[in-house]
Amino acid sequence: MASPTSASLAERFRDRLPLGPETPIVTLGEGSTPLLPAPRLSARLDLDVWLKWEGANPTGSFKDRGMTIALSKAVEEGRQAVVCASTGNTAASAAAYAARAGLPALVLQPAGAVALGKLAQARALGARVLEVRGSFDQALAAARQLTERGTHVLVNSLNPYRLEGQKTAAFEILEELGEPPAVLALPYGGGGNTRAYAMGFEEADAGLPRLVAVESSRRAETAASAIRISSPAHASEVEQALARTGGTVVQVSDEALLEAWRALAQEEGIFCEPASAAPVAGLAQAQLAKGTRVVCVITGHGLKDPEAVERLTPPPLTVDPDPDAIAAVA
Ligand code: AN7
Repeated sequence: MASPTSASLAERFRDRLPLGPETPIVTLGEGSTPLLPAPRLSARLDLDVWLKWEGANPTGSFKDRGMTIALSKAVEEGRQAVVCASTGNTAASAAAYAARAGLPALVLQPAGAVALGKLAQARALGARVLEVRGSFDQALAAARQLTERGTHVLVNSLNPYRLEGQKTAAFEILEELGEPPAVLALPYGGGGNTRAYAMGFEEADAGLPRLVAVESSRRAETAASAIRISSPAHASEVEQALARTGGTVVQVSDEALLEAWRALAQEEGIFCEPASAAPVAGLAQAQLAKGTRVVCVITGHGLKDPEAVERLTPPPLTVDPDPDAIAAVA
């Protein structure tokens, strides 16, 4: 059999993951995402800004890093089905890796509150998608209760294998920069990813960046549906991780978040989903010294949320196929 050209995250970091020689690796080629300099943002903010582009993962979000490990362990342990509650990206990722593993996936989504692209992914990938009458927080509580019946394994970030996989993003940043950045900024929804980065940097033992976890000032109502989470499942561990790294939580308005979303797209060519712009929005408020090196984790792809584009950008004009008419409006 031909060997794969790109190493899975599990293979690359096997010695630092809870994998045995017999663990079957369920992979779609996740990880090894670009770390891109952001020259225009850097100039405007007077900082040295880098973007960890997690939208480049197989299902378009950082969730794939954890899902490869969660599904690999589920198969190893002989589990028969997986379940998650999700604002959309966990569901898309769980659906993809469950399909890859040959297991059924059940996803619980807050009704009417998941971006179109994510819903399309979960459906196309064959998950059983249930729209829960209620919030994400209520859907998560229901998923946890369901797993007590033993039929499904929970693949939300409360599953410890999820964080194990997600910590590898810190290893990649260290490989690329040769040292930790002064600051690592990321969106703060449930807080699993913040915990995972803290774990990764601590395990690598090469020094810690200050973690800046950026949340919406209107958690329950934000336009950034990915982080529309009222009570973060990992709140106390996030607080401890921030204390250990000298970091902080920053709150941003939807206006600031959407302005950062536009800047990432139009100044740097990175089309992310709205929630993923939170770290960039947070930089303005974090009061960092001139020239500070910051890595912003850009967690999800813009194609996930076409309705956001519809709301936030002017529609295209319609013209005749006539060069004069086109030149007149170009
Ligand atoms: C693009 O998919 O909670 O702080 O159910 O999709 O680790 O929760 C997604 C969260 C940031 C927040 N950026 O990360 C889900 C879900 C994007 C996200 C977050 C999410 P955490």
